[in-house]
Amino acid sequence: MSRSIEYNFDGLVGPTHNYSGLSFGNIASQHNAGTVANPKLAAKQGLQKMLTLMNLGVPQAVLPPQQRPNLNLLQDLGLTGTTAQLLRQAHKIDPALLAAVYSAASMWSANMATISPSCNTADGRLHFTPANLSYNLHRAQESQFSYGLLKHIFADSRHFVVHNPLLGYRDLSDEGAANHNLLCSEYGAPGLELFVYGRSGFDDKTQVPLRYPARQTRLASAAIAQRHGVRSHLRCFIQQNPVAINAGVFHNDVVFVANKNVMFYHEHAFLDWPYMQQQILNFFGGNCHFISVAEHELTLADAVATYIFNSQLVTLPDNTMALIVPDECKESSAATKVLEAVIAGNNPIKHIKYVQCRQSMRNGGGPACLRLRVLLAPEQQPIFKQQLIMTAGLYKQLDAWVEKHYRDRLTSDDFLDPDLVLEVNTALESLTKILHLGSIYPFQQV
Ligand code: SUG
Repeated sequence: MSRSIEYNFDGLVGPTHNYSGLSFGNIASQHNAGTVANPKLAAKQGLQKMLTLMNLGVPQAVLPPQQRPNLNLLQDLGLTGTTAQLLRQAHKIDPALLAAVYSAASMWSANMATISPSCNTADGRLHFTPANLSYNLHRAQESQFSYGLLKHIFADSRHFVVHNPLLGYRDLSDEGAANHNLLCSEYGAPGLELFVYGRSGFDDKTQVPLRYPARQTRLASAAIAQRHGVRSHLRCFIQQNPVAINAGVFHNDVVFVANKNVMFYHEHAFLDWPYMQQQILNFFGGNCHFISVAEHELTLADAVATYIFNSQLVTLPDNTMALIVPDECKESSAATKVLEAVIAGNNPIKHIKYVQCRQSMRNGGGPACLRLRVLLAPEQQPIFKQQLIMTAGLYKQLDAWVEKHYRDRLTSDDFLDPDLVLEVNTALESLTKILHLGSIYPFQQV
């Protein structure tokens, strides 16, 4: 292994995937609230996407889901008793609390952490900050387990640093890599880290009125760049356009994707983009590709409906790039036209691959939300937990595991059933064996 490569770590969809409408400002989540979910199909769609990437020759790995329902959280909130009693009390306090502890949202691993590659940092190590996700309870409960899991997977402290999540506080609200991009000429060459925020933190009076929440603050992004030791000329910060947030762009990766020196985005993604564009041009000495889509070609509303920019932009073994696009784009003539123009254009993107992740999409999570990118230098590649690397054999095992343990129908009516909890724990117990992860889950530690 002689060069840096980028792994996509996809979050395996957990057995309690459901539609509870917990994310205000995420239009799909709100729209599909209360509908019947199919966790089995959701997990299989996710696995199929991983297999597709692997078969394209793109390094692929998998992350286990978190334990749900999160009974520890209910106990932290002062509830006591048997599992059935805990669930009943939570429901009585508020059905949304019960839904939150059942949330399978850790599947969207783009929100798991922000990562700075070792070629960018002062100490030459790869730095992770697990996101505090402090805006929503159903997501904030992910951060401590994510921290432990990252430490477990990337255990060698000579190469990897896993920071604590930032304090879970309104003005330090952090949603991870969904608001962070690495721009570089080659993997392994120092690159610009583009941190994207929705509001500053502390000085909210200056903000344009927002209909929906701005989940990432500049204060959080700046703190992450600082603790990672990203060299100062490699950090830049830009604000999301409030118009985009108000159209349902709750994370910037809904309107912007980049890989190496190629950027594909909606023209209304950012405030003050011309200035930043100039900085990026200077960084690359002009050798970069801005593929900007104008509102008259594709409206922000259509960008949110199709998730065209939530595609994964990946480098293939022959050094061309492919866009891994959600199937929903086929249903929009505007999106289809945009994709045709991308392929015909003078840029490295030569392939479009459609993937089906509709179960996740109905909660506002497209292909790019489901993966965490980790750029690894040659010496780092053999020292993370290798059993998480996707192979044809692992795919088969995981698919059979899902087939055996997952329900094909789940609604909030099922949440009071303690048998569901046992079922989930049995599934997770078996998963830790397949992935050789040891006792990572709270229920395995009592
Ligand atoms: O945080 N949906 C997630 C979707 C996250 C998408 N990730 C990226 N864009 N990178 C969210 O809003 C819905 C859960 C529910 O409604 O039950 C949810 O949490």
